[in-house]
This record gives sequence, C-alpha cells and structure tokens, in this order.
Amino acid sequence: SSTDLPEWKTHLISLALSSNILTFGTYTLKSHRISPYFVNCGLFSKARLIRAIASAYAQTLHTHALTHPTFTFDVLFGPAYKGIPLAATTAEKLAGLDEERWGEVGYSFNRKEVKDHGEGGLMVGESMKGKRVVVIDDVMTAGTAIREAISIIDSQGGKLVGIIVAIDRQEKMPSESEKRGEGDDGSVRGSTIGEVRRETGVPVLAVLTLEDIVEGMRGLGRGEEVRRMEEYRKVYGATD
Ligand code: OMP
Repeated sequence: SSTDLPEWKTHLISLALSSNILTFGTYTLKSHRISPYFVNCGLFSKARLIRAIASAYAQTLHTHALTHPTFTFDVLFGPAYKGIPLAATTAEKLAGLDEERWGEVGYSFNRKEVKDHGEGGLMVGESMKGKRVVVIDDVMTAGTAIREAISIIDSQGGKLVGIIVAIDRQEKMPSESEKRGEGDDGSVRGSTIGEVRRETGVPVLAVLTLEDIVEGMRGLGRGEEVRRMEEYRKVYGATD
C-alpha cells in the first residue's frame, strides 16, 4: 500500500468517511476556529460502526496496558452525552479482549440535569470514589470538554489515571484572544494534548490523530482534502 498506516487505521478512516463521520467543508469549532474537516462521533450510530470504534478504543487501551504494566484502572467514565455509549460499548469490548484482566472494569457517566428523586445525584453507573478512572471522550481540540470531565472526577473523589479520545486533532492551545472570540494572536503555544498531559501527569491516548487522518486520506488519493488539512495544520497545528 502507499501508506505506512496500520491496516486497522486505514479501515477505520474509510469507515468514518463512508458513514459521514469524517466530513470536509467549512466548520466553526467550539474553540471558534474555522476547520476544513469535522469528526462527528455521534454518527457511530449503527451496530457495525459502534462495534468498530468501541473495538478500536478497547484495543488502544489494552495495548497501552501491555506496554505500560502499571497502567490499570477501575472505571471508564464517559461524559454525557456522547461519552455514554462509548464507555458502555468499550467496557464490553475490553471484557471480550481479556476477561481476566478487564472483566471487573466498571463504567459510569454523569447526568446533565441533576435528579432530585429516586436514587438522585449527578452520576449513573459505577462509583468513582477512591477508584482509578479513565476518561473516554470523542474529540479533543482545545481541551475544554476534557477539563470539564476531569473536574467531575475530582468532585466524585475519583483518581484520574488516563484519558482516551477517538480523535486528537493535534491543535495548539487557544490564545487568550481566541477565547474572547477575537481570533488567534499568533503567539507560540504548546499542543492541547501536551498541556493536558503536563497538567494531569496521566497518559492521553488517541485512537487516531490528525496525522493519521492526513496519511489515510493521502493513501486514498484524496489530494484536495490533504491540502486543506495541511493548510489548517500550518495555522493551528501543534505536536508535543
Ligand atoms: P474541545 O472541548 O475544544 O477540546 O473540543 C472538543 C469537542 O468539540 C468535542 O467533544 C465535540 O463536541 C466538538 N468537536 C467535534 O465533535 N469534532 C470536531 O472535529 C471538532 C470539534 C470541536 O468543536 O473542536
């Protein structure tokens, strides 16, 4: 093949393209950046698609655990709403990979509206209190969503030990002027993933990075999309 990407990554990118999970156009991101591509993980909404992404998350966690023997966790936390099916289906896939190792892993998610009757509370599923917790989320751009998830874990008395996302867009942290919606000030800043790693001291894993997507699209002969992603990467891209 014309790319060095592992076969499973090429396959996942093709699947994302054919199901419109990965699309090209002009998109305004949460960070106010204008992007030529967008990944909508809410569209892993067919049996074969959720199976594919859950398997990829589980395999990425399992491989990291094999190469880092101290990496263990008790609870997968999937922030509402999009993290909810991801946590549940990935937990199921982990048990399928190695039931002995992962069979007791729990999953949990928060409510967006706090319930004041019945069992009440903010959380559903396995308790995080005193537990080793991994956050599972969809896409990381500026890290806002991940920071919210981390503060929920703190408030529940959990111990954050890792973060996994489907897509690391490999962007730099937004500047103060971007946060005010006034555009980039051109300052040199580190990557979101690097900053989150430094702040938390835990591994931040990604099933796919922007680099993988660019490589995959190149392998598929999609030159125009590759060119637009490279342009975007010149402005907002960062590595560690
Ligand atoms: P940050 O919170 O800036 O890291 O952006 C991540 C969130 O933005 C995700 O949880 C999504 O809600 C959304 N998003 C996507 O879903 N796909 C993308 O390709 C880009 C974004 C985004 O707005 O940056």
